[in-house]
Amino acid sequence: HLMSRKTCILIGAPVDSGKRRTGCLMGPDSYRTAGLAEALADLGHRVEDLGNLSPAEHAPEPSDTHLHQPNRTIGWTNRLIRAAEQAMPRGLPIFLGGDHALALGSVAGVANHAARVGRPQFVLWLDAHSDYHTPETSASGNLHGTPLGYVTGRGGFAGFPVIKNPVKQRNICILGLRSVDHAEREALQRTKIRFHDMRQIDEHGIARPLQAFLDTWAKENGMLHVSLDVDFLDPSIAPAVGTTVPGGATMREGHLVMEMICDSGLMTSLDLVELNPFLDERGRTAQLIVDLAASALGRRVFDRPTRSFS
Ligand code: 5AB
Ligand code: MN
Ligand code: MN
Ligand code: MN
Repeated sequence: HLMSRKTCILIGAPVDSGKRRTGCLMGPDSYRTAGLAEALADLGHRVEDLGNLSPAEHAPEPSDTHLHQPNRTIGWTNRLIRAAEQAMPRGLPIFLGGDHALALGSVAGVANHAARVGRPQFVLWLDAHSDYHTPETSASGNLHGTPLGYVTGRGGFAGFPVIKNPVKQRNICILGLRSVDHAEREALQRTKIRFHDMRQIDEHGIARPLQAFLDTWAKENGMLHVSLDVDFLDPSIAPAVGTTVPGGATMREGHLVMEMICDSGLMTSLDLVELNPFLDERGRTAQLIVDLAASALGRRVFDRPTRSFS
């Protein structure tokens, strides 16, 4: 098939501190139950499962803050930076969330690795939300709304590990937006981050902005981290998420993104986040995310894209 054989390193990250509604801690085992390792092995990849991590030691939670469980999230961030740095030289880490607060650590860690090997880090963010808050701008106090703020080096993350290798704004592309808070919107519009809301995707298709992004990254020999938030997808096909927003990506848009990522050949790490199995219907959301991961890693109807149309 189209993709070279990889060592996929499954890293269970049952992070549940990034928001108040719990259940994402069951995510990693739900992906395992839906057959993630088997699906990747069927595609010819080597698969290693590191089991589930736990957060690094951290202080008790403060009471004088609007933030929800900041110290536990700091513990997770420290743990996941280390896990990402250790996995990257050996293979392609797949972070099994867990809520999106896990990406504070996964992305910071892979960016440290990219800097070490002298390649630029690119990030594709598939999400209904822009997750560009700082702890100060977040009205909810839920840190799963902050990972892009953190990894780009925005201020206000007191107590979190210092970002050594901020991801360049122009190396980030967000697809699927349909719920952006006022403070994020104001800040985002002043950045070089490429962001595409659902209206643009309706109008131009999802392939065009994605291909433009993949082209720059390929030209610059970048590393590519893909962060897939379940709420990128429409809730009618992916109900198992606490923050559903109607009007999301269709099943085919989801697969197309993953297939194009695979064709470009260079995805180097992946987050599967925000699955809340407590809200799922007979495992269908977990299954869909497993199928999307398989598309990103080479599953195809045919080996070659198509014959000519004529
Ligand atoms: B997710 C909201 N912007 O800050 C906030 O699911 C939602 O990781 C954040 O994208 C959603 O609480 C975070 C209203
Ligand atoms: Mn704890
Ligand atoms: Mn989201
Ligand atoms: Mn998110």
